[in-house]
Amino acid sequence: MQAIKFFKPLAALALCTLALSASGPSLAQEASLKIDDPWVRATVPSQHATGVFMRLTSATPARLVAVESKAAKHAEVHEMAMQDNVMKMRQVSGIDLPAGQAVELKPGGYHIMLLDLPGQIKEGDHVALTLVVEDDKHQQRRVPVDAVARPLGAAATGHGAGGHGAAPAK
Ligand SMILES: [Cu+2]
Repeated sequence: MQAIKFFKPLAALALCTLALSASGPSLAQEASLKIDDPWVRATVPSQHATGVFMRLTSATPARLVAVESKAAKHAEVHEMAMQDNVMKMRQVSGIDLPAGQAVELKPGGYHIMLLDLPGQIKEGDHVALTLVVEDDKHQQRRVPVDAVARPLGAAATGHGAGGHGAAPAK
């Protein structure tokens, strides 16, 4: 079964890249991003956006520059911060991942925002994401993540309290 996959153009391309990088020092860095505890906040039916959280530790200096997901129309990297005594969230161009330092994506801070959700995300659902991570030489690589949905109230700060992730009050 594996052999068949290699004939797909994409797999062939991946093999090529791998072969190229094997000659340089970058091969050891391929698996250098550690992802701990990825989770997504479950939604109510009328809710069209939610946050994804995790802890990222890169062995080498890197930067999370984009996120992709088929689970939503748009995925953005966001930051939540106090501004004039009000918690506000905004899109950021990326999140720096200093070497060996754990960076938390958590409610009330950095997070990944899924926008225009086609349907409800229920507790226990799995949401597949791809992190686009850039190293200090601007080489990008894609790292798949599987985030499990936790209940709405999980570690509740930030989203839900306001901003575009909030569900309309009933
Ligand atoms: Cu957000």
